[in-house]
Amino acid sequence: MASRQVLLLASVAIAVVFLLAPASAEVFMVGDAAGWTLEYPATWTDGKTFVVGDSLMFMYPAGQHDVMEVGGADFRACNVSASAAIGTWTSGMDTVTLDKAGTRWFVCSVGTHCVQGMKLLVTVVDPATPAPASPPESFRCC
Ligand SMILES: *[C@@H]1O[C@H](CO)[C@@H](O)[C@H](O)[C@H]1NC(C)=O
Ligand SMILES: [Cu+2]
Repeated sequence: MASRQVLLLASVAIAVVFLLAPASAEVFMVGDAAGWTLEYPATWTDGKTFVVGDSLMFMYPAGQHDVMEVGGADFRACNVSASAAIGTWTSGMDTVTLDKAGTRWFVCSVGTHCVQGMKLLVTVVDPATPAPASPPESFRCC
């Protein structure tokens, strides 16, 4: 009997430790095994949650591609001119930390790669400030 209670207490203690421990930052390999290439699928972000502190790892042959961070309008227009760049990475093994909540836009600035689909939009959420819950059905007006 006593040992069963000890076991129960122990599992509760372990559960509490796991709940209180900050979730470890995740590193996302952009494009998974294929990396950051012209075959980068627009669906790659589907089902993924990016949290403040996580990072993106862009892997590609240096010189063939790059990573350029731009604003939303330049992202939509695939404006890859140098003046549109908020940040640029060229090492071929680039880690970008998602250090704040909000949307960030990344493209490849080489040739027409952006137009061909080498573009990535990530929405970063801050778990400390969850999105406000939508009001119940009855409160929504016509
Ligand atoms: C590209 O972006 C820069 C900076 O946002 C802007 O000054 C420039 O006019 C844009 N070029 C085009 C063709 O949209
Ligand atoms: Cu490219």
